[in-house]
Amino acid sequence: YESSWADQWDNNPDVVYDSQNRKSSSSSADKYKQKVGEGLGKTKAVASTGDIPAATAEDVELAVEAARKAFTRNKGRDWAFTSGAYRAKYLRAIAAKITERKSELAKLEALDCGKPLDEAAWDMDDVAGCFEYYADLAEGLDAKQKTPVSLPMETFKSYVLKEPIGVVALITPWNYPLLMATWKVAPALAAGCTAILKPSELASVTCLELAEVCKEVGLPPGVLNILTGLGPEAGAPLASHPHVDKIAFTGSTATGSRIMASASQMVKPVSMELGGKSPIIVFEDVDLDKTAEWTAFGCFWTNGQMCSATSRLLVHESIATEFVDRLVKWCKNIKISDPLEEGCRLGPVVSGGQYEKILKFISTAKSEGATILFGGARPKHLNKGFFIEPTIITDVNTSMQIWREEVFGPVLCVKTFSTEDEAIELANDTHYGLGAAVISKDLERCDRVSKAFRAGIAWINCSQPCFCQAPWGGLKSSGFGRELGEWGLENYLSVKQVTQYISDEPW
Ligand code: TXE
Repeated sequence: YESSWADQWDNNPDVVYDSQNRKSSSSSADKYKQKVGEGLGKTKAVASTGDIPAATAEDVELAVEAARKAFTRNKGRDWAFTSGAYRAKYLRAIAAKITERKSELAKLEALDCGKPLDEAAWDMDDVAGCFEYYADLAEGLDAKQKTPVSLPMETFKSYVLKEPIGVVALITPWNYPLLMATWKVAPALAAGCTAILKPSELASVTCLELAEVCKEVGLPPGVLNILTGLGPEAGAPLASHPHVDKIAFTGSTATGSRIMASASQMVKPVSMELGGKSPIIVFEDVDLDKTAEWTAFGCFWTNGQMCSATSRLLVHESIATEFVDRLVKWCKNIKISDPLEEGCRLGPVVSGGQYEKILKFISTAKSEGATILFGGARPKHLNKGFFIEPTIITDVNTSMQIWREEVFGPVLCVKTFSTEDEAIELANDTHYGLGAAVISKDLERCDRVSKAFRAGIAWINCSQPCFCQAPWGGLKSSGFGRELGEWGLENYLSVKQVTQYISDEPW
């Protein structure tokens, strides 16, 4: 796999992490070198930052077998038949450990994927919060067992059981490595499923740490199995394994569609959280400074590598020039640096491949006639590394690649509109449908526009806030199924009807 961003960074510390000595080190993030797991796979290409195991189909077999055993063949200690309250204890213990190790994990996350340290620290809070939240929902499940169904015949009675769906494969990306894993692991375990997590090969380290945390809290063996490795070698055999009962995937639309094709052969349920090209509509009545901040945040947060990034700005023509000036001012002031440096707001993108891909998008936009109003390259004060300035592109038309395709980098493209109808039409003119934002002081208008958006998430007077209580997911090529909230738990539950004949009379 590609070497991490840190390889390219001048001040790259010789980070060495030794999982065996983790406890004796005050900050394991300073010493990054992951030991290859015993008996696990073969080690692939080595980045200067260390090695992680690259699992093969053989490892997938072992992991699925372990998960199956823990699910229902565990000599009466089957995870599937534990109470929600029992499972909640483990989820709360995991949350507590994550909180205890927050700064160390945040540092590892920043080193691994390049996101600013502050953002990584917020992610860790969200990770702990998500485990806590699903602990509550696991407890709530106990009261929901045997929900009666009213039938039109008195000779029968019927009730519904909510049961864990089985062994689940969780395949996750690199932009929020531990948080995206948590969005799947926490509800899956809360529901009583056992799981195999396959994090992205570009950022697996904090997920390996999650394995350590689970060991520390005594999670029964086989309940959560974490396999690092490449997509085709580890992800594909996992997704097509006949003993996996469900696949939950977050990543690119192309890989999602490949996984769906193999799942369809076995009629296996999948949930898909894929790419996006989300719009943000800015009307003429807004506070320009505050809106510039939301717009910048909505596109440049996590170095622009968010599936929900509002990367298409639709601004009312009467304020366009002034608003874009404010955005440029904002971009000039942003601190771009080593993500571990204090005050960093934009770090390097995750990998050389991603860096080249983003620059290619920018050069294609230029060749198609767009104007790079700001940014478009590595900032001048950094002569090395996968850093890209926040980039603002104008003179865009709707047939251009930069308007239609997901860049997954700090690149905002801008178009003007004159009427509300035109803004809605432009916003919905995409094959994606994950998020969409509207900013205006007229709340009735915001209400109308949010209803008109063809997207799974609509933001009013903000962009990107995410709460584990509220559903998350998209329409169209952005996928289907919802994560988070109660919807996230339902992903891992199946419904069984139990109907009993209660009359003494013969049928
Ligand atoms: O994604 P992949 P990549 C988008 C973004 C980015 C592009 C490519 O535009 O530039 O995708 O990123 C595993 N069977 N998003 O290549 O391939 C892989 O190992 C089973 C949007 O990293 O989708 C990783 O664990 N699994 C996205 C996961 O799939 C396979 C976040 C995601 O990798 C597999 C990330 C296979 N055949 C990228 N091939 C979002 N929606 O947030 C790969 N994988």
